[in-house]
Formats: sequence, C-alpha cells, structure tokens
Amino acid sequence: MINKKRFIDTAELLVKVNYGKTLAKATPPEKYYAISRAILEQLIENWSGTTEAYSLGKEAYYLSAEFLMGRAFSNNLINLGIYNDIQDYLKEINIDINAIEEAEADAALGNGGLGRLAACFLDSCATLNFPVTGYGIYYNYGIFKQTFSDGFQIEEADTWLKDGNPWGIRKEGESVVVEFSDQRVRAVPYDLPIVGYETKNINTLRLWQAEALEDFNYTLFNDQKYHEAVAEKNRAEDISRVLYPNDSTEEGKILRLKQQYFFVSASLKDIVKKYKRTKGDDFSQFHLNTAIQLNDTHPVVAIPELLRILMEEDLSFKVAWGICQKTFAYTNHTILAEALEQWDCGLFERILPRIYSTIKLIDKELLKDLSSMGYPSEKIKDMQIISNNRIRMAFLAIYGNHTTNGVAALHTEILKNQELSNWYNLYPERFQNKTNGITPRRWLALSNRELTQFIISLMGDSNWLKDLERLKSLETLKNHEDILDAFMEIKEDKKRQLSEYILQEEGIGIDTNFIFDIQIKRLHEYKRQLLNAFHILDLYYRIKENPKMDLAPRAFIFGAKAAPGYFRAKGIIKFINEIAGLINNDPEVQDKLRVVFVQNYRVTYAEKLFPAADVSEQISTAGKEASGTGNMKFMLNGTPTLGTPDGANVEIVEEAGEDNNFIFGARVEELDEIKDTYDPIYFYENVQGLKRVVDSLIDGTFDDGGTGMFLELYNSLLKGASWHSPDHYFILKDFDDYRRAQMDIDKDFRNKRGWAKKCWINLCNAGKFSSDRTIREYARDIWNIREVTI
Ligand code: NBG
Repeated sequence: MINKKRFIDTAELLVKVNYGKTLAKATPPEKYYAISRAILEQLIENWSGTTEAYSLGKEAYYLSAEFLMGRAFSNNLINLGIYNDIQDYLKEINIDINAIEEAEADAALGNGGLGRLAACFLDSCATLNFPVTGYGIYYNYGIFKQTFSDGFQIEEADTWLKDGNPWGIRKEGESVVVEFSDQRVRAVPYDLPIVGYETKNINTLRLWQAEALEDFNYTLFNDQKYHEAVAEKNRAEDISRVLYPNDSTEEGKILRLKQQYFFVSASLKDIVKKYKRTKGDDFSQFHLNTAIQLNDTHPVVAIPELLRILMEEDLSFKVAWGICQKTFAYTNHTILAEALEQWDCGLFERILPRIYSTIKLIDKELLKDLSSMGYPSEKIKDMQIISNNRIRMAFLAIYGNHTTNGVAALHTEILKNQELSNWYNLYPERFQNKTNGITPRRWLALSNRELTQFIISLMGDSNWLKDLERLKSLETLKNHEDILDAFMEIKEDKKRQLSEYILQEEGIGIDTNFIFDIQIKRLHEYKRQLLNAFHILDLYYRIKENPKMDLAPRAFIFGAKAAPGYFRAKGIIKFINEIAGLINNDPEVQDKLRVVFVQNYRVTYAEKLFPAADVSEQISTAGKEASGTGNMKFMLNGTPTLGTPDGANVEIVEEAGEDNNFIFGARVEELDEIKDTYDPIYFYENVQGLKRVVDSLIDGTFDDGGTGMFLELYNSLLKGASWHSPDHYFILKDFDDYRRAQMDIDKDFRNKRGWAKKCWINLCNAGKFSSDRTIREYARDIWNIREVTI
C-alpha cells in the first residue's frame, strides 16, 4: 500500500529539487520522473528486505545480454495493486495518468523473443517469490528506432535515457573493475526493481554500465590534446553504449565480445563477493548456493571465467571444473547456423588472453574425457570446443554445465536428434525441454484491461492471474451466447482502439469490420513475411479479376524491425510497403483489403496489437522457429493461430485443438526428406497464381528505387545464392496450402458464433503458456531453488 500524502509530498519535492518548479508546472517527462521516483521511494524497504532474505539461502542468477522490458510504470502499479489508487490521487492534483504513461520511453534493451522472454521470466520469478536476480548491460541506446521513408527502413538512435530513468538506482559503491588485455574499465551497477504481482517481494535486475577508471586526463588537456584527454573515457563507455541490433545472427565483432565479457565478469565478481560475505571462503560449496542460467551463448564466457576465479581461490582444476559444471545451465534458443556463436581464436586471444588459455585447458580435458571413453579421433574432432581456429560457444556451454534446454518440445527434439546429437548421446541426462511462456500480467492484465475485468467478473477473483491454468474452467461457457457476445464486444473495442492509434501513427484508417490479420515479430527470411506478402498480392489480383468475389474484408497488419545490415530483410519491408501502397490506393478494393506496416514495432506497440487481433500469423518454415512467444500472446487474448507445425505452435494446437486453429504447410520430417532435391521452379510454374506474384519482384510492377533488392529476393527464391539453395525456406512449396488455410479463415470468420467459440477456446486453453509454469519448471528441475517470502 502506498501512503498518499507521502507520495504526493515526495513527488512535489522531487520536481522542486530536480527541475526547480512545482508539479503543476512540470512537463510530462518531468512529472513521470518525479511520480515514478516517489512510488519507488515507498518500495525501497521491501526491496532491500527481499535482497537480504534471498542472500541467506540458495540463489539463481539469470545472465542475459538482453532484457526487453518495455515500460515499467503501469506494469509496476498493476503488480502492486495500486493502479486505481494512483490514478485517483493523480486526478485530485489534475494529472491524467495516461499522460504520465505516455511520457515513458520503452526500455528496449533487447532484439526480440530472447530478450522479451528474459523480461517475462523476471516478472514470474518475482511473482512466485523465487530468489532470482537478472544480470545484463545498461545500454545507453537500446534497439534502434525505426521509421519508413519511401517504404525503406531508416534507423535512428534510441535515446531512452535522455530524460533519466526513475526506476534505476545507481549503486556506485558496488562497482567492480573489469580487465581486458588492452583496457581496464569500471562496471557500475544500475538496479531496477522487479515488482511481483500480489507479493511483497521485489526482485532485482542489475544492469552494468561501463565507465572509465579515470574520467579525464589532465596532463593531456593541459597540453591542448583535447581529444586524447577524453579518449580513454569514450573507449570505456563504448562498451555499454549500444545494443547490437541482430536477432538470431552473430556478428563476431570485438566490441561485442567485450560487452559479453564485461557484464559476465562484473556479474561473477558480484556473485563471488556476496558469497564470501554471506557464506565464507569455502568455495567447495559454491554450487549448493548458486545456480547460474546462461541465456543463449552470449554469456557463456562465464564458464571459463568462473573456473579461473575458483582456481585463483586455490581450488584444483578438477574440483573447480566440477563446481562449474554443477553451477551452470544453458538455454539454446535457435538452431539457425548463422546464430551459433563461434569466436575466432586470434581475436579472442588478443582481447581475453587469460580466458583463452582457460578454454584451451577445458578443451584438453574434453579430449581426455572422450579418449578415455573410447571415442574415435574423428568423432572427438567433431566435438572439440576449439576447431578450425574457432571457439564453439555452444559446445563450451554444454561441456561446462549440468543442463542444456531447448525452448519448446519440437525444438528440444531437434537439438537432441540433430544439431546436438553427439552431445546428447554423450550426456543424455543433461538435456531437458522447457517450453517458453509469457507473463499474463503484462500480456493480459496490462494490455487488455477490458478482457481481464470480464474474466474477473466470471471467476469472482483475480487469483487466476497467477494460476493461469484456471482459465480452463471457463471452457464450459463456450456455448453461452451472452458470454461470447460480451467477449467479442471486447475484441471489437480493442480493434477500435488499435485502429485509432494506427490512424494517428501511420495515417491509415482501418474499419473494425475488417479481419485484423497480424504478423508482428522480427523480420527474418525463416519467419516468412514474404509468404504473407505473396498471398496478399495474390488475393488482390484475384479480386481485380473478379470484383464480385465474396470475401470477408481483411486488414493485413505487419510490424517488424530488420537488422540494419540484413539486406534481404530490408528488401522484404520495402516490398510489403510497395504492396500496401498499391492496395491502399486502389479504390476498387477499398472495401475489401487494407495493408499496414506499422513503424517502430516495440513492446508498447505490441501491447495494443495483440489484444486487437483476429488472426495470429505464425508461418515460419517448420523446424526453424525454436518456440515463438508472440503466438502465446495472441492465444491469451483469444486469437486463433494461422500457423505451421513449428515451435510452440505445435503445443498451442495440442492445448486448444486443431479445429480452433489453422495449421498448414510441410512438417519437419517432410522437409528433411526433400531438402536435397527440392525444386521451387516446379511450384513457381504449376501453382495457380504463384508465378504472377513472384514475378512482381522483377517485372516492373514495383519499384525498389534502383537498389536491386527485389531482383536479389527473386534470385534467392529461384536461383539460390553461393551460400544456399533456391528458396531454402520453402515459401513456394507452402504457398498453396497457406492460401487454402487463409480461405478456411475467410469462411469460418463469417460464422460469427463459431468464430467467437474458437477464440474463446483458445483463451481458455492458454494456461500452459504462462511463464509462471515455465519458471516453476526451471526452479524445480534446473536451479533447485525454493520460494522465499518476506
Ligand atoms: C529466439 C527464437 C524464438 C524463441 C525465443 C525465446 C533467438 C536467438 N531465439 O523462437 O527465435 O521464442 O528465442 O526462446 O533470439
């Protein structure tokens, strides 16, 4: 509970001392800062109480290069159960809470699914009272801000910290020094509170900022060498300056390696310092008190770093290595070859010589292990951590841990039987599945208050928000007309809200009678936004041929950022924007089709998009999307999936039924069988309408501004490239079945009652996909930690 008087007095005081004015005269960002800080002030006691209580027992640490948090303000108020109170208090002093919410910038310190998963996990850990601390980087600039100019993506810096961050507390006194071969920098922690839902516990996300040991070289300055005087400072600050904007691809850049080692080394120093303070100097017990989860390979240098630290504490290699293996666990998030991190040995050794020699020791131990088990030398070669002058980070992770997990059942099976089969055969007991989840607090309670209130009215309480499987009990209402009507009215309302926002942001109006068909995720070839685009264009041509075609009107909505260096992905954005221009400007199809690519898709935009969707597009090539988590957000908001048998789609359909979703396309087994003989030309020439849409890339229908993007896309489909065969994501093969599934939707949507029922059944069966379920499994099966309440 918040003390109202103290809250308002503190907010007043803060604007006074920070900005020299009164609250009434403050700008929205100033109000947002002071009001948030005034709330934080009343959380400090529980926050430090939680930290204290956790330090008495075993703790888990979630190391991640990315945390895609989004906004904190409303989320924190909802989790604290004080949203309505604060809204009222603010109203009394003439402040509109919406204006405060809108003044907050997203903390977009992540690229996509992996970073957002980390954020959902933190919410669940706090809510379930698990002693888990997140560790990462306090990037000065998050993922770039995207705009379109003439349909092309433009990137700008994301200056999220320009008005300050009221939720971050700088802990100067807990700074540590991180050493590279060519520089030493100070790592300063910024702590962010992770407020659990309906609990007093407040967990911590500790993000490190890189700073120079010495700000400024006075001697150089006196010698009028101004640039040199601050060069060292800039070089230090560069390390945490900006998030690398790649999703599921690795870049092998020096600065990136520095970022990884920087936050890992700082975090381990922090963990070890606390261990010594609370548990003493006996490191043989370290793993009994500490679990460390490595979110993908980005923090895997933690393994040799901890080994090195333990050996410095006088443990033998053998003992220290055993402790490492019992401490670490690693999550794999992709099987895409271009994402598997490998570091060039030369580069690595130059920056981190001590870690490099430690990795060589580990690799030697692996060689010994495998030889003693009678592995033939060919096989050993396949498994060595260092091979072809590169360090394979995933192998280092698996050898140095006790558990490796995939993020959906299908993904874990592929890891075990294909990508990592050598390792699975060696250590079958080390492999587990942990199907991803999403937090129902942000993705329902916050983003769909209307539906949340409706469910509360049916359930009689709000406890289901932390026991999501209870939604299942509502399935018996699936034939109640009043219930379904009320449910669909809420959908209509959310569509209206989104439509207003899109009109304001993108200048395009969409009627709420249209089917809102939404694909929102990073732009990547394997996610196949191009398949969606081809289908839209085909539909457009069919309507042009047959203007009387009986169709439910449809709005195709996209949101996606392309990595700045990913030429094809940028070509696909331009292509979709060209299609949008053609369709939205053709009066003949105005009442049937609309295409919108929203700019700067991000957590805050997502909160408006998910609740308003009628169709959830999850159309990745089977076997390529490890899990997907957007698919779960749509489901929880009562939206059927139009998807391939890939990632967690498989489990979504298992829960909600084939009849309530639209599954199409080749399965993994089929693609495995045909992959060496696949010929897209066959489909190009024989599938009705397909040639016409593929050719639009090169026949002058659209203009790529002379960039050659469209020709390159065309060639990638029909000719392949030096590094891949033609259409290696099987777009042409799946096109016809996708169109068939789209026509099924067209038919089913028009049966209002039947459609509402499908939506309802999806909502009622979304319980499995709460990240609370996922986190309980991690806590029980991997971390071996128990809840601690204050
Ligand atoms: C992504 C996968 C998604 C998955 C998220 C979270 C990476 C490397 N992987 O399918 O592509 O849902 O991780 O596990 O970002």
